[in-house]
Amino acid sequence: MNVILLGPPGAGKGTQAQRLATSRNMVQLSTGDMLRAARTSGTEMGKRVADVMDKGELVTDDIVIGLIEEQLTTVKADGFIFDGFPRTLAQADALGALLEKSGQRLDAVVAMEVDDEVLVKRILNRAEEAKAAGQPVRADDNEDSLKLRLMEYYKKTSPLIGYYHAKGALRHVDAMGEIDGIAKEMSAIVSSVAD
Ligand code: B4P
Repeated sequence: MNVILLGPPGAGKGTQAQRLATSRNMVQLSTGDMLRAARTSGTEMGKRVADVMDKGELVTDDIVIGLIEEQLTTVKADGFIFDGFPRTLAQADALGALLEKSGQRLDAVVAMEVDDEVLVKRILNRAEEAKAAGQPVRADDNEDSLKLRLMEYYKKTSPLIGYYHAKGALRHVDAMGEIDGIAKEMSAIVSSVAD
């Protein structure tokens, strides 16, 4: 079972992917987490992507496709939840080819829908909460980077909605409400494609 979570920054892809992974025994593949881990451990690639991420731009396709390819060839799992990947048409084509090569298919793409004002509130709230708890604030969780992240989403990622709709894989979820309610809806979608 392979499921993609698609949505703007702050839509809750990471939040819901984590829940689904736990309840469904699937593996969450978050390119955002992989890139942040590369930065923290100070790899050459991590150093190269740091500025791009802090500004709120997308990292180049070859880097993120390489990260996903490595996971798909090394991790054994009943299913994957792609969290934040693909984010461009080139990434979507690459994922299709990688799944086909390994004899797997894509079961569902869940488009998480949230209004821009709510996205901004959530992200700035995450920054405030981290600050209050004395934890590090994500370098891209500020108003300037967020503007660019949203622009990148509408320009480069939102065309994937039409791309996957044409393939008959697209499902929509209203992701404006409470985390638990959204999790139930997502779980129902995964159950419906598993049958
Ligand atoms: P990501 O790590 O994917 O970050 P995101 O899109 O901002 O987060 P997400 O939607 O997962 O929101 P979350 O659950 O955290 O990407 C970061 C950067 O990495 C990108 O800008 C880019 O530079 C790079 N990158 C990653 N993948 C890439 C790719 N494929 N190609 C190129 N570049 C790539 O939720 C946000 C906040 O909202 C949290 O505080 C959460 O608690 C809260 N929240 C979630 N759901 C909620 C709800 N229902 N109600 C209230 N609050 C909620």
